[in-house]
Amino acid sequence: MDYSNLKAQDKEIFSNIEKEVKRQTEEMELIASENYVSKAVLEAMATVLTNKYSEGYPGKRYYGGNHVIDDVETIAIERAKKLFQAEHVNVQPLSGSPANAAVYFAFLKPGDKVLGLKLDHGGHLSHGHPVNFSGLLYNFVQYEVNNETGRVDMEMVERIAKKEKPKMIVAGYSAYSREIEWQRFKEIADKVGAITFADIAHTAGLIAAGEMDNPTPIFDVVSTTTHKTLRGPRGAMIMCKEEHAKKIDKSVFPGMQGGPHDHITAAKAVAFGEALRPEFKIYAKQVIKNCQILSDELSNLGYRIISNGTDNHLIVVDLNGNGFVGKDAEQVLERVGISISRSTIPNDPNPPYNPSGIRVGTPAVTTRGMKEAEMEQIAIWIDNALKNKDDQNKLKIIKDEVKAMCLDFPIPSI
Ligand code: DSN
Repeated sequence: MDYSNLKAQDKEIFSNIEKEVKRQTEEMELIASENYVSKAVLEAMATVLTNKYSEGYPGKRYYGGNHVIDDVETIAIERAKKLFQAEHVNVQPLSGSPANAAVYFAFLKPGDKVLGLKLDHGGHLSHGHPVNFSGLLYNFVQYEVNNETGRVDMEMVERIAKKEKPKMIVAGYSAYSREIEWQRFKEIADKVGAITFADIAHTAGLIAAGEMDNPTPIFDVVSTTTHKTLRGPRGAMIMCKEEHAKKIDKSVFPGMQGGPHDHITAAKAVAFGEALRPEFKIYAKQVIKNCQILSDELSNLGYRIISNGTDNHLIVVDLNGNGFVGKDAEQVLERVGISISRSTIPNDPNPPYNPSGIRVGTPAVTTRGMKEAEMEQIAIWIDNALKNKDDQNKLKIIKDEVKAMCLDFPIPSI
């Protein structure tokens, strides 16, 4: 990118951007929800489309001068429909939680009952946590993963659904490494007359590539962020059956939001275009392969992986048996240039701010081109760093090695 104007005008911000470019270039990104966008996506975000107001939808705006924006938004919608076999798509949601808020707002009244996965079992804050708007406004009841298998307990889902008769059932998670039984959820929901809502923010790219099962043809409504595995700009979208289209659109605007971020809509369209290409399928396949190698290697090194493995881009590692808690592990790994996020484990005895586990993901390192051999090495570094947390010399050696590998695999957009 050409930053010459920014550099000349605002040295304070420019120097921080330069520092972040250096950090991203030299350090290893294993946060499961992060990725690197392409140059084309970055360029689309940095355009004059940000200057426009376009409340409304293509062909029906509340401001003049929107014929170009109409075309951009329509392209984004059509590409998303093709990617996910969606009947209707709204590409305006600003991010994941606002998208979920719009979904609830479309189908529920405050106080209505909703069934979602517990946060410490892999769910998301916006799936009914008591401190979040979702838990404050709606009456969430929650299902869990099975203690033995670490997989969603579908018997429990059915039992609770029959007892509680929720108006909506939510599936799709933030810290869950297995395929989701979308069809089974739908069958349970149909038995109790519930709306089915899938939040595929984490796995959207893998689903778009055909590497994981797609709930869009089955569920009433599906939300996703457009960053993460889908490798687009920060933002979100909602997909639904045609019969719910009006409800969803009304809920996003004027229900929840004002003007859409048109430069981001353009970048979403570019990212969807990339995801439709055959290379993206190869990328998604490698993301999963890399994660499975990382999981196997960490398991061989004595770490307990929740559900004993992964079908997607992430693993949750229980550090209880290794004498660590998540926050400390996160901090030690940051000292060697490896970013991961602390994570709760199912039935976590520790609080969310300092939970028992870490969540590790492969979307970003795979975008850099790393493969199986690099995953084996990363597992060794994680283990060595944790075991030598107080040995500054050893940590420094690992940091230098991590940096050397990162420099061998440049980020495509930098
Ligand atoms: N913050 C995202 C994640 O890390 O999963 C979800 O909101």
